[in-house]
Amino acid sequence: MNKNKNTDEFTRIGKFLSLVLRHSPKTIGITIDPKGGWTDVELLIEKINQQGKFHLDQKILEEIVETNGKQRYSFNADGTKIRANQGHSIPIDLELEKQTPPEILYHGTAERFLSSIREKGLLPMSRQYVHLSGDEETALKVGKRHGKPFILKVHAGEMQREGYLFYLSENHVWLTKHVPPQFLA
Ligand code: HQG
Repeated sequence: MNKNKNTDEFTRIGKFLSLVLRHSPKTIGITIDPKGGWTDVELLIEKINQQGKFHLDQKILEEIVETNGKQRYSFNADGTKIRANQGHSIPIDLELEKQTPPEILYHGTAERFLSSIREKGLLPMSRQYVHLSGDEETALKVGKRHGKPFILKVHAGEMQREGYLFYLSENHVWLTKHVPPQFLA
């Protein structure tokens, strides 16, 4: 397999992993441990292969996890379990410790959502958390996924001092439950 083919296949498998590990484990007939969000690696490989769309083995999975641009997935310490680092829509307790965010975080969205965001603030919508980033560049990329991008500044430091909780995923995405409109600029 040449390099490009490999990369395309890895991207496709990666997308499928996101679907299974974040949103719909039932697609391949597995469950995800609600505490930590972990899934057994051997079982995951077996079930994905059973589906017949992809051929996966331990080595390929390790390579996908390692080379994924956003470091979306990680293994547990002994490599027997895997999880998505963020982005879940199913109720998963990632068991993250609360963290002190930088004074300003960014959220990339689309212009068409702005009036609703100004009214209700940032909501997790279909996910468990609102996703924020430490840099504008990442926020711009996220916003572009939804249309004409717009970057919002979030006064995270102020929020935290008022008691709002922030978490940092293993792949450096900041997570919080809700950003009320008064903390947005
Ligand atoms: C918007 C990707 C109307 C919100 C990215 C966003 C990220 C509202 C959309 C991660 C709203 C939800 C998450 C309100 C928020 N009214 N619209 N009150 N509050 N919204 O995809 O943050 O590539 O669920 O602005 O990189 O775009 O999958 O969230 O536009 O880290 O690994 O509702 O997903 O990572 O969209 O993206 P999403 P997101 P991956």
